[in-house]
Amino acid sequence: MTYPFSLPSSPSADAPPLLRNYIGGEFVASDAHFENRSPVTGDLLALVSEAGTTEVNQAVAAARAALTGPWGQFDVQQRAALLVKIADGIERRFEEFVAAEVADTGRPIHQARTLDIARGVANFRTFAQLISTASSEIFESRAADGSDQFSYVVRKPLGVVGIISPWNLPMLLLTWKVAPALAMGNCVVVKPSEETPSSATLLAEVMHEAGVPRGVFNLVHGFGPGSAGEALTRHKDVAAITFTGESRTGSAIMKAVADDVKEISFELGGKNAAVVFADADFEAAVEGVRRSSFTNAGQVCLCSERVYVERPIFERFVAALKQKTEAMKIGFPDDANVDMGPVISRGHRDKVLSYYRLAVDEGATVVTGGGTPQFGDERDGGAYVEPTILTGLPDSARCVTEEIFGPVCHIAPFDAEDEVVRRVNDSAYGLAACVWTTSLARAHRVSRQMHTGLVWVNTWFSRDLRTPFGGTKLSGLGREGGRHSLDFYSELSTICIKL
Ligand code: NAD
Ligand code: 6OD
Repeated sequence: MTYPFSLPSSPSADAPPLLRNYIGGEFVASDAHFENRSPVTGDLLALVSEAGTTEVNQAVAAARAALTGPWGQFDVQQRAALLVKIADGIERRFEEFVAAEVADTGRPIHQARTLDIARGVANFRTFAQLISTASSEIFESRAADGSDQFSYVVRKPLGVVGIISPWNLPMLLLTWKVAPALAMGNCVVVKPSEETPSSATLLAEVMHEAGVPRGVFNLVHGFGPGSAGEALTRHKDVAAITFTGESRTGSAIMKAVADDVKEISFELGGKNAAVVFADADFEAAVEGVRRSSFTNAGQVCLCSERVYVERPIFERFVAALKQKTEAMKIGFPDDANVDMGPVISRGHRDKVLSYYRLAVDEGATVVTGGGTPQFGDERDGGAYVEPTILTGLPDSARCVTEEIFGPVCHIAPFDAEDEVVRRVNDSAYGLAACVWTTSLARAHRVSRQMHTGLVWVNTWFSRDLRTPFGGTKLSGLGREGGRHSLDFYSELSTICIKL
């Protein structure tokens, strides 16, 4: 597999490209580098400059300086116009972004087009529109001395915002935070996952082309502990950290920012449930659960790894989902008919496979899957696993309580509404749930009782970007989306005027 785009730093046509950091408006290499490998074949795609404390310090200093430069004078309309220019820039290089995302992740190319990169564009357009129409709060009141006063709220940027993102939806999740952070006038230092450095590097090129002032957007590549991630979270001049990733990483970051009491926003892991009632549209529910369990090889934080099906339709549901799952085409991401690519890396594949083995040890019935597909070609060097359906485990089994983050679901029967609500809520996580039913009253009643930040009824991962997004319990802290993002990425300041 060849690398999909040629960056200016490639020393020669046959050498691997070097993906560099972007600091203060310049692409800069560092002394250390790491490898970026294809999850499809295991081949080397690129070398990536690893930022350490020195580069992170430079990036934060550049961001800090930019806050008081021309960027600090941009009004709302100028910032909105710049976000639209960035969205246009991504659209102009749309297929390069698609190729970069597919190369790093191995996801089906149609998914990269319709979900990942399309959402990258939408994130910038949405927040451009939101700031253009945002209003402020104003309160009229009477002071103790009888004079009239009015109080109003202004929004100021937080300052330098550190953005740390995961590998599962690289462009979507990074831009979901970059767009509102810039919209509110902040400067950012972003650290994408070490597994997926490419679309973020292209984004830096687009920022450059769009004329984003130097230092407003900075990119540092690297790992978490002892590398760019930790250096960013511990930097004194970083006002806020917004993070998407594993719950235990969120916990480590929380400790790292505690001394400086930085603002934080966390979107973390999940062990999401789908509940299928006997009155559901059966075909829609089976296809919906197939999508919610296996999209992106199960590597969406919102994926359903626990499925509860009302007993009268349990056997029929398991058989129908098995049939649909076995019909899925697993293969090369650039095949237009492919349904599922590899997981992100061989390391992650081994983790997922260890859960498949654990499920058997815990007494599961493997309805389908449970291993790795064999292709007899270069894909055998990649990170493929079979989509897997399990039944027969108790709710307390590790495979039913721990996030696996692969293409796997466990299906269990239930008998009563209050019973299934209790079982769904009996989880350390609280990100999302799906309810499949044709009863409007039940849909509302059950959804209202879910201890999750999101509930979808008769659908999954359908998003209105103005709504709050986030999780409860181990699944996160705070909400982003719409005005909730505008609130997080700004410091609210109240001014009271005596009239
Ligand atoms: P991860 O926590 O391992 O890594 C995420 C990012 O954090 C990476 O950029 C990594 O380099 C960095 N990092 C790791 N340790 C760090 C540290 N100590 N300090 C600073 N940075 C550090 O997560 P991942 O494996 O990349 O992503 C998968 C996880 O993300 C899953 O648990 C998934 O559920 C979760 N996720 C949640 C949401 C959500 O919206 N709730 C969305 C996507 C993914
Ligand atoms: O749609 C979003 O805005 C969002 N943050 C999705 C997260 C998906 C998790 O993998």
